[in-house]
Amino acid sequence: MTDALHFINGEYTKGTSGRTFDNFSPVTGEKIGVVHEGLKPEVDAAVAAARAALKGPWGRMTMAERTAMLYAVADEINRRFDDFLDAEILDTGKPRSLASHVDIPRGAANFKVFADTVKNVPTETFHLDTPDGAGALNYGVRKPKGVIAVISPWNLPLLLMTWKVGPALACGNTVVVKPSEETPLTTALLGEVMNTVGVPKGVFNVVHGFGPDSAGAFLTAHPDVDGITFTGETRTGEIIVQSAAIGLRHVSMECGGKNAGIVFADADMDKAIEGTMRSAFANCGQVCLGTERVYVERPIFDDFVARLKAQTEQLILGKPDDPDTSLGPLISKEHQAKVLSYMKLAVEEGATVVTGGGIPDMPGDLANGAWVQPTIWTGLPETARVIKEEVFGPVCHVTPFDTEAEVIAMANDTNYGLATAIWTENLSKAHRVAAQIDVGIAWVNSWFLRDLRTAFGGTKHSGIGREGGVHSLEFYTELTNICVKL
Ligand code: NAD
Ligand code: 6OD
Repeated sequence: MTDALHFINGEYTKGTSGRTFDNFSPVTGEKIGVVHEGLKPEVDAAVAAARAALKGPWGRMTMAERTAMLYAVADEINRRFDDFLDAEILDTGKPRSLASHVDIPRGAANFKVFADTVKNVPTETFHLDTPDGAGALNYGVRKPKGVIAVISPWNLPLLLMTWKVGPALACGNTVVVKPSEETPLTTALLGEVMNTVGVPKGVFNVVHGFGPDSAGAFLTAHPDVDGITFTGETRTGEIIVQSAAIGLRHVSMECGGKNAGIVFADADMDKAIEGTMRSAFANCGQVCLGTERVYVERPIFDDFVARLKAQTEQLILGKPDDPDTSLGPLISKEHQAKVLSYMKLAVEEGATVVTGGGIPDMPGDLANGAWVQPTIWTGLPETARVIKEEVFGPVCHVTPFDTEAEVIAMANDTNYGLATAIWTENLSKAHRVAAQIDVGIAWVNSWFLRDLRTAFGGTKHSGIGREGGVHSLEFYTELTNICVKL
């Protein structure tokens, strides 16, 4: 059994609420531990610790000392790589091969990259002419924003939490993290790392719990929180933005997606199939950037669907530690029920099920896990709910198109605006189309290729703001302009 405790002011604690909830394995459905639920007293204690730490040794550190400490955090995560890997796999059930290549290395890298960013990104300087001819010099100074609330999701728990905590700490802030109730373990474990490398008490705090009437809502409503950075569903983001409006607290919102893949007839077919397989099914389809709508130019449509189906039917669902496993389960039985409801809806809306569409037969102790079959549909009208709403599972619908203008219109006909993946060997077309899709990130002949110096975020219902590189500094610091009359 692995229990999750809060981490407040450098100490692990059960808190005072006396409330716990069970953590279940998505692989087998069995209980793997309990999670201590934080309510207002735990959140108050964590925010007070974070506030106090701003004035302690952390606040007095030089940038060189602070960034060296973040390098040490990354090195310690890597030294304890297997502990983080085991914890992430226990919570999520994702294949070890995936978590060891994506989740844990990125969890560590997020600290180093943003330590480098704060050291290397300059602020602006302007010389202003004045009537007396002497002029004035303006220059910007960045200061930490203060106490940052980090609300994170379950799909890439360590990666997406450190994507916020890394830059927040690099900029000199302190944080209170509320990880997803589904995946508390790697966030809790990070407390040990912070203590090992000597990060001062109160700089990194963790309170577990749910959203409404629980740690999430108490944290985002807390008046002593200066900024809220959130990753999760759009409707949760809407609630948090309302909470942040009181006291005009700053928000960074990374929310849902309904991303289009666009495959032109001149694409390298092998690359387009391989990329679409990853973008539709990696992490069992639980990636916000994943492709749930695939548009394929009509001359290659039948061939593309046949090849995608053949490869999908080669995917192996299985235990995280089995080296042959390509796909794990969904995060929970609750999420399984949601994905299955979309599989039913797709049929009701008139879809042709090319492959999948239900629960697979899983042997032995896997029978009670949150498994679903990777699924491909065709034949739905663009107005179908399955084409409009985010499913967040291993599913995609494939639609034929005839012209560039038509596919751009279809790709943009969504409330979301997170990502797209365009497959073509025609360079001009690639640039032309990429610039016309209303998204935060447009990949050409790739997917989830990340350069952490670049802007990341979404348009429309996919979010507010951008993080990554200098954009993270924009959110995690306050910029003061100093104007010196010469
Ligand atoms: P979710 O919105 O259900 O939960 C996210 C976090 O918010 C959890 O920690 C949850 O406890 C907390 N929360 C819920 N209600 C709250 C409230 N009222 N107040 C404060 N906190 C609250 O999302 P999820 O199911 O964990 O994650 C899946 C969703 O996240 C998908 O929609 C996916 O697209 C999105 N996502 C987006 C990105 C991105 O970068 N844009 C990345 C990953 C996931
Ligand atoms: O790679 C990242 O930095 C990032 N934020 C990825 C988001 C993935 C969504 O599930």
